[in-house]
Amino acid sequence: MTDQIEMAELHGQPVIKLQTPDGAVALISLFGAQVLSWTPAGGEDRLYLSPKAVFDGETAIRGGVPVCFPQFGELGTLPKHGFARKQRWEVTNTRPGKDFTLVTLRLVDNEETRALWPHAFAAEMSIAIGAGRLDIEFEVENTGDTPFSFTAALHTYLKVKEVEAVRIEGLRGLEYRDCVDGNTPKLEMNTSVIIEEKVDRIYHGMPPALLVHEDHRTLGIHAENCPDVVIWNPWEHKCANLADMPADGFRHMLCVEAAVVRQPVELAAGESWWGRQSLVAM
Ligand code: TA6
Repeated sequence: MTDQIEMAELHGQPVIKLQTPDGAVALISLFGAQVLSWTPAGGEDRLYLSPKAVFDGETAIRGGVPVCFPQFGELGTLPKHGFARKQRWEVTNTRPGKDFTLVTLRLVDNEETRALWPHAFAAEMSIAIGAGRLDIEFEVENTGDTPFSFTAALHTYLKVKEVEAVRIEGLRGLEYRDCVDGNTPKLEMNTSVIIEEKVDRIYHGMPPALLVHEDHRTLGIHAENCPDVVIWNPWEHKCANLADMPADGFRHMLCVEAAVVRQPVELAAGESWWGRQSLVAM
């Protein structure tokens, strides 16, 4: 490990801390390969981590960037959002650069994953910070000799000052599935999407860039190879039913998730797939 990359603990769980020479910092939990916090140089943390998140090495951590794999949500027979967020990943590579710092974590099938999903795979999360950006690349390889398919998401909890003041730009013209209205297909007509109630939508067709505006700052979101984007805020009632969220937590978070949901990824033996999400602080 170096000055830019060190092992640390957060609430008793192992995390890897990345820093860049210009002062950006990120914390990544080995449990779930989950980015828990990202503070661009000279800025504030841009990710929401619930103050009531559970760090017991078994429960999914509420906040940051959980990875949903090999199933998004309840669209299949696996536990919700699959198992990757509840597995311990191994650090396989670290790279401190002059203006970036990178770590790669790896998860391969094991007894527990095979009991749920009988496939041989190798998954890698590469997380890099620097120049006002957080880049997360997720790669999956079929290491077995039979094909499999999966859905996935980088379930990013953005930290916002006041969710009702947020404007999301870039979704206009996209079809979406409205999960709070019986999964009805709809068309986004608004140039700026605002959040004033429970929202759970799967938009089809990730735009080249999404902008999340707040009064005092903007975040750009760019995804590659992730054809869907999920927007989620539980709002007051659902939030009250989440034991690991404070009652007013919904006001300070907004999930914008690069995802592959409508059309599952099909991988033949030996094939691999990757998807990437970049957040750019502005
Ligand atoms: O991505 C949105 C979603 O699928 C919602 O339906 C919501 O339940 C959320 O994920 C959180 O899921 P979790 O299992 O982490 O409570």
